[in-house]
Amino acid sequence: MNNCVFITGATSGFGLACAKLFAQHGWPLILTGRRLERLAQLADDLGSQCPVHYASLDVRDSQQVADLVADLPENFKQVSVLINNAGLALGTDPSQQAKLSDWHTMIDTNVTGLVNVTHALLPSLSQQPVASVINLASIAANWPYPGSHVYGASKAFVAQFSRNLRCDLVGTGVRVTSLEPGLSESEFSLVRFAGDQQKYDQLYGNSNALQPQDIANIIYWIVSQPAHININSLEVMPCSQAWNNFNVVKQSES
Ligand code: NDP
Ligand code: 8X3
Repeated sequence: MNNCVFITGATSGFGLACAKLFAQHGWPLILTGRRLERLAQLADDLGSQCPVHYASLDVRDSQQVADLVADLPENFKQVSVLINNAGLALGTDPSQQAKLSDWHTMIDTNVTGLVNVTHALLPSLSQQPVASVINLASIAANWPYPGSHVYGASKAFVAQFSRNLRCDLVGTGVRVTSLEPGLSESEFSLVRFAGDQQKYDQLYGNSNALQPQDIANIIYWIVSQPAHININSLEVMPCSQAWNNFNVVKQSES
């Protein structure tokens, strides 16, 4: 069996929507994430549409990542699509009030985790005549905003890492894309707001945010391009979102 899709963070949001969409098209799936019970349920739901292998994985643990890839069942060893999706933001407080542990978690997950998975799968990807790596960056990689600090910086790493990978992989069949979505409705903001449902509802209420299905459709489109086309980067926002004025703080008169 060839052409497996390896998805990190398949338990929710974009990763979950990708799993469902690629399953509809019959792609063999390797589904990973930390919440094993969700993966088991998903594998059960999708198993009639395509072959599914699932495993609990914390992308921050390089040994766990390497072992998982080395121990893939024989018929799931040929990975030709990697969706590097696992990631998170923690907090929206300004830097001077942010928790250092949150900064570390974001770097460990969004930077180190993505690098761990990429490194482990490049040998398999490079063997395929055509392969795709889709790295989930963010508009926060490109545009600063208050409270983005380490999150945005970690996504800027993802965007630049994607471009640098392209330089090394040119001439192989491996395409690399930095996908940079804006406001999207998923558990992402529940995680960011430490489970505060009210803040979540305020953010997404009447916002017409992007939906995970929208992102899955875009990822499927990128992967489906003819072999000679590489989508280097793709930034997407909902129509309801745009940039704002530069912030000017006036001195108080007195
Ligand atoms: P969700 O919170 O819905 O999904 C995040 C996924 O990442 C979950 O499946 C979670 O699985 C997984 N994950 C988190 N930490 C780890 C870890 N240490 N090891 C393995 N898996 C982990 O968010 P989205 O689907 O919205 O986000 C997916 C990606 O897209 C993220 O990288 C995010 O930064 C990015 N993004 C999101 C946007 C948005 O507005 N929603 C916009 C732009 C980019 P589990 O907890 O089971 O491990
Ligand atoms: C998530 C999008 O705008 O919350 O990456 O940073 S944003």
